[in-house]
Amino acid sequence: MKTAVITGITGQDGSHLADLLLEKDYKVYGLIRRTSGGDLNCAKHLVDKVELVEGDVTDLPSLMNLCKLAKADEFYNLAAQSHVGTSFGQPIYTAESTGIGVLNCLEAIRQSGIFTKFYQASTSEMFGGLRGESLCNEHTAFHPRSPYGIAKLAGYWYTRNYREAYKMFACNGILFNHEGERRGPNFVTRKITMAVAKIKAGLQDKLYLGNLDAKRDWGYAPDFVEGMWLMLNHNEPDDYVLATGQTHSVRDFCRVAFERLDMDYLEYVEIDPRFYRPAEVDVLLGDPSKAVKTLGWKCSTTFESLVEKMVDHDVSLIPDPE
Ligand code: F7E
Repeated sequence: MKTAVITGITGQDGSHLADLLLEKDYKVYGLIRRTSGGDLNCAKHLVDKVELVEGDVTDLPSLMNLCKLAKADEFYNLAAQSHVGTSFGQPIYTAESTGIGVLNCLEAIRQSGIFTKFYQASTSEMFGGLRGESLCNEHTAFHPRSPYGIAKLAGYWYTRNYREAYKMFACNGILFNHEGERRGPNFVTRKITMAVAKIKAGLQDKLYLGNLDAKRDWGYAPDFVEGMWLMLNHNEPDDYVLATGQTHSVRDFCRVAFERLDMDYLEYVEIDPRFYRPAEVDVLLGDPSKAVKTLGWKCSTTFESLVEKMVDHDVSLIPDPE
């Protein structure tokens, strides 16, 4: 039986990855922060299936403890302050959790003297958008546009450095946006699909959004956690882009989501400048050819079916009026 550690297990990706590893018969340890609310978020269904250990990626001793306890074959670092907009308001916390947190994980593995393969959740935000090129791949120059993107770029380089300096089996997955039924409600896709369901049910009147013209390469989260596992189970450590190769605007997302319930987004969506960011990433579009060719990775879900799955799920959460 293989053993894995997941930081960020209470989030969208961490919980999907835990489901995947449990299916593959792994023993899974999840790092959870001790918050006053004790909220397990997406990991509620995992309580009896995985071992939850208290700690934080900003706290090296707790990571050392976890490494010694789990002696894991694989360590997936998915913990971060992951909201780009929030990172402008909390840049130092973002640097500590999203950037230095990676260094703490790598040091904990190194200082524990165990052999653990390491996955770092890197992101398309490191590219900062398309600048002349038609698609971003593993060779595209980085130009992060937020404190989040900058912190993630530090994590990317720490991971490469530990691979080069200490010959660690350490991989960066450079993941473009990936969404789904477990997406947090303050990311634009879920914010839209939850609002669509509530508006249809008469529980909400309007949906207030920021930049409708931003374009993202949106895939389905469960496909992307499969890619993480494939990276650590390949014979050589390397860095890979995971993306769908298609881009759509926030406006497109709204149109398809409202149309799913026979509504016109133009009647409900209003602009609120509070949701604009001080610096925006205008267009993201990734080229996953290397992961497809080398790892056999593929994405199963089209943009339209992603939107429909999310809307249908949020409709199912609306309580019956009777
Ligand atoms: O924004 C625009 C916003 O917050 C998408 C994270 O998982 O993917 C995610 O980062 C776009 C942006 O995701 C609202 O300005 C308009 O252009 O859903 P988002 P993100 O910033 O792309 C990357 C790959 C990550 O690594 C991140 O961790 O939508 N937008 N109106 C809005 N965005 C939000 N959140 N709320 C709005 O009302």
